Amino acid sequence: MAVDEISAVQNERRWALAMGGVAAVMLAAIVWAGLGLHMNPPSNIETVDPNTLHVAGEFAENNLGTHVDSAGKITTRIVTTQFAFVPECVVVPQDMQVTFRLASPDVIHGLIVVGTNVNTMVVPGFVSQVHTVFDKPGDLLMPCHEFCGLGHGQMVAHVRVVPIADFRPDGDGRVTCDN
Ligand SMILES: [Cu+2]
Repeated sequence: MAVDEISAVQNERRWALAMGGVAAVMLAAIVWAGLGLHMNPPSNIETVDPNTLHVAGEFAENNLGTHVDSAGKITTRIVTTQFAFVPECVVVPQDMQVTFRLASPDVIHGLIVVGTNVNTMVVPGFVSQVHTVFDKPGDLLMPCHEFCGLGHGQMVAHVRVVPIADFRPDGDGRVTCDN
């Protein structure tokens, strides 16, 4: 091989190594975010009819918000719609597993609970589900992060994280921002 060819091969090898290193760092970052930080793409596939979800069933208005079932499982149900979250404020207890279940009757919305790992899109026709534990009390902002129309900028809700002692379900197991 001519000298030029040899240095070209060495160059190729060096770049291949560098690119392999970049790919390894990206893979390590994904594994670390998934296993260490619990940041995973939502994998729950469950369908719901966007035309009727508000009429009856799980996402009817009187079933929204936070509910504790007889087994103690805490579920917060929210409908994301142009241009509001229903309800606009939900209460959750600190240091306990909470399951968010969300559905949209109109267009794609998304939400993030600021400072937590709660971050999902809400696609009409599907139920979005997120499990999380809030580790400190406070009033957290939950804006829509998927441009959904002209009112998108006003679409924001609050997640009120309260110490367990202040988390008092009523007789039906419901907890709202009003009580
Ligand atoms: Cu929106």
